[in-house]
Formats: sequence, C-alpha cells, structure tokens
Amino acid sequence: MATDSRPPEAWAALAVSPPVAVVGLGGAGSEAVQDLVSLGIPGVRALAINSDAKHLLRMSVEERILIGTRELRGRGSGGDRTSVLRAAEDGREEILRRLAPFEIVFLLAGLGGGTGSALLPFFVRELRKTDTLPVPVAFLPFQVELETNQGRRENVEATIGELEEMGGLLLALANEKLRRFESLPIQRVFHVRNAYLHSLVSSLVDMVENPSQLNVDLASLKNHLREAGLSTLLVGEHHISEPERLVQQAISDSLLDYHLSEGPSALVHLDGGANLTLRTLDRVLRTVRQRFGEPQHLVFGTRVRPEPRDVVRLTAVIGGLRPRSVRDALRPAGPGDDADALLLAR
Ligand SMILES: Nc1nc2c(ncn2[C@@H]2O[C@H](COP(=O)(O)OP(=O)(O)OP(=O)(O)O)[C@@H](O)[C@H]2O)c(=O)[nH]1
Ligand SMILES: [Mg+2]
Repeated sequence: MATDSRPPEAWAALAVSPPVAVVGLGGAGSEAVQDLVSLGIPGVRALAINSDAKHLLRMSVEERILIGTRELRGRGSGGDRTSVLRAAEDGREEILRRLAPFEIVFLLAGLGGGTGSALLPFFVRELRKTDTLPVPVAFLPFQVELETNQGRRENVEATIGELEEMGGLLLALANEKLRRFESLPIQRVFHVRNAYLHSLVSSLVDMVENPSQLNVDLASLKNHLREAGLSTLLVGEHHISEPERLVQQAISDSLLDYHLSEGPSALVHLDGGANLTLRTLDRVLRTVRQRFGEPQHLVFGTRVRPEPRDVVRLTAVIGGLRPRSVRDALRPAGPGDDADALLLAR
C-alpha cells in the first residue's frame, strides 16, 4: 500500500471543496439557474447554454454559452431537437472541456422545447463517460401545454425515453404539481420549484464540504446518486419536536407523483442547530424507512450549526421510482391508475 508521508498540510490540496456546477439548458433551464444564483449558491459555478442569443444575453449567469450559431443563427430552435443535436455535436469538445473540472454537474432543462430537451440527454450521456457526475433535472411541462401542442409532447416523450433507456439518476419535477400555487404570479410559482432545487444543491455541497460528525464523503455520495434511477426530491422544514411530521409534510409537498419500485434508495440530509439530537435523526430516518419500504441504500448526512435552533430542515433524494411514473405525470390520473402500486405524494 502506498502511503502519503507528506505533512498534513500537503493533504489539504486533496480536500479542496468539491467543485459543483449548475448548468441551465435552453430557456427554462437557464432561467432556473439564474434564480438559483439569486437565492445564493456560494462555491457553485453557474452556466447557461442556449441556442437563443437574445435570451442568453438577458441572463446574468456568470458563464454563458451560445450553441448552433451556424445552423440556428442565435434564434433558438423553435422546438427542433434534431438541429440542436447537430449544434451540440459541434460544441461538444468545448463544453465538455469547461465542465471537466467539476465533480457534480446539475443539468437543468424544461422539457418540451427543442434546446433543453435535446441537450439534457446529450450531456448526460457525454458526462457519464467521464469522472463528472451529471445530475439531470427535468421540469415536466404543465398538462395544458401537452394537450395543446403535439410537438411539445413528442419532444418530452423522446427526451424521457432517451433518459430512461440510459438508466441512472434522473430527477423529475412536474410543473403540474405547482398548480397548488396557481394564484401566485407565474414567476413566483417557478421560484417555489427552484427553491426546492436550491435546497438540494446547498445540501449536497454542505454534505461534502462542511465535515460534521455524520459526514458523507464525495466518493460515496457520487456512487449513491449514480445508481439512484428515477428520483424525486423531498424538502421540508419543521419544528424539531415532530420529526415524523417533517417527513410526512415533505412527502405531501413533493413535486412528482410516483410509484415505488423494489429497493428504493434514499439520500437524507438534515440541517439543524446544536440541539439536534441523535434521537431526532433516528426518528427521521425511521419514518423515511417506513414510508419508502426499507430503502436498500440509505445515505445520510447532517449539518449542525453552532447555535441551537427550533427547526430542522430535511432534504432528501428518493431514488428507485418506477420509470413509468414519469409518463404518468404527463397525463391526468385516471381511475385505477394507482391500484397496483403504493402511491405517495398525492
Ligand atoms: N420560461 C420558463 N419556462 C419553463 C420553466 N419551467 C418549465 N418551463 C417550461 O419549459 C418548457 C421548455 O421551454 P423552453 O425552455 O423555452 O425551450 P428551449 O429548451 O429553450 O427550446 P427552444 O426554445 O425550442 O429551442 C416549456 O414547456 C415551458 O413551459 C421556467 O422556469 N421558465
Ligand atoms: Mg428557447
């Protein structure tokens, strides 16, 4: 076994903060990234990639990349995935070179248009060939968009089909689940969803960057997520006296209707104060295990702040959901849909 006999200061170089990037693909993805930046994501690099020059110019994201200037002339694709794919091939080397330094890259896209829908599976496939872990986040369009626009529906189905075929992690967030906020202005509604994502990005960075007593190292975190399959995100905050309610509430607020498959997986992160006890953690984990039928892989981490706090915040990625549930999210629930499966998050 080779050992490193250098003084500990020299090891510090190996423990530098994990570089995480959030990358918006197409219009909706870029807007989501911009919103994440506005919520504050210290230490996380933000990029926006689009085929629409006008839209990209409006973005205040630190790195912006225009693709397809030759074919699409900076005008967006108008829903044409095929020409976006050609453009992506042209820009592949340059974009991958820029993404190479990062350990974890969130790829955000609203499905239905041409740009985000084509680039999401493209870069997931490319990054999976490297050491960088891609975390694809797909925003599923509102039902009304799918009912009134056949082209959008076809783009969504093609993209989901490709991502499912590839397997591995896919985080799907359904816009339809945001209807419960329908009295809010539209941008505010998307902001609610982006706040969920913000919580996930911050928790992941936290887990590996702020070592605490219950810390998850970067390698195990990446391995866990790599295998998670179709996943949903749970986020919630509640008084520390009721850890069970914290989990229940996060489940009922989740942004995807889903069915559980055999052996789901769970990544659980708790953010609390100095008074966060092992008992509270235990009650949270026990509730997660009860609700998700004994996840086969459970990884957890905590962030304990120096001062006591009344509330504890939960962020969890529940993986191993049934692939067909993404398609279910694309049509209204009918009678008997849930009969064969445990359906949560309603
Ligand atoms: N503008 C916006 N649209 C969103 C958001 N979240 C989801 N969407 C939906 O995202 C889908 C894709 O739209 P765009 O992102 O504009 O499409 P695009 O990827 O830029 O593709 P093209 O413009 O066709 O090249 C649509 O169904 C939108 O309704 C959001 O935060 N902002
Ligand atoms: Mg666009």
